[in-house]
Amino acid sequence: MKKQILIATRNKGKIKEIRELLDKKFEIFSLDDFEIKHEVEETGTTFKENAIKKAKEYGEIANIITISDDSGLAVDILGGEPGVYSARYGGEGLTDEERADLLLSKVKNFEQKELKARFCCVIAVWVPNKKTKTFCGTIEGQISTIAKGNNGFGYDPIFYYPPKGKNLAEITLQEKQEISHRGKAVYKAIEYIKEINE
Ligand code: ITT
Repeated sequence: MKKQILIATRNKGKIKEIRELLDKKFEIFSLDDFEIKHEVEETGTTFKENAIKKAKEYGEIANIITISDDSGLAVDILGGEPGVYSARYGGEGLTDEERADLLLSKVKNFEQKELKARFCCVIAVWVPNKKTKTFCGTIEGQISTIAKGNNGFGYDPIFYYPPKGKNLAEITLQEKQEISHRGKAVYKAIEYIKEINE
């Protein structure tokens, strides 16, 4: 029998990517499948703290293996901003495009090669009666001074990935999974989940 896993996120872009990575190996559920209305307050100051908080709170409701994702974009020249605040950058209620525009406005006096940045992702895995484990992945690139591409989500249109010579929103989902922060972290989480004896 396939192990059952709850993907505990409300971000549609994340759900699509994580589901695609887990799909054939496990039986997948979403927060909506469990009709979970609970909203986790992201009070942590690190990706790891927030990921653990989300996995625990949703795991204790669903009581099946639960994975959460806390992730974001860190721009060196902005002291690591927006970081853990990536989803709320500029305040609640902005669209992904407005948040990307806000970031571009802050770096408009720099050239792309000066705009070193990385995406980080921490995947937390909650298992009934076990200590919550975390897995981390990163991808290094630059902030592209012009938004490009229609794929992906969030800041993908403004993240330039030098080895491909493209922004992340210009590559396919499969290509992104092979190189992304989330792909790397989920891959490690899968290895752990496969070994769990329930
Ligand atoms: P959940 O807490 O429900 O998972 P969220 O969107 O609030 O959803 P986060 O607090 O982890 O999640 O915020 C992460 C933000 O970082 C996300 O909203 C995007 O703007 C950005 N982000 C993370 N991974 C990304 C990716 O692969 N491509 C583009 N942007 C990404």
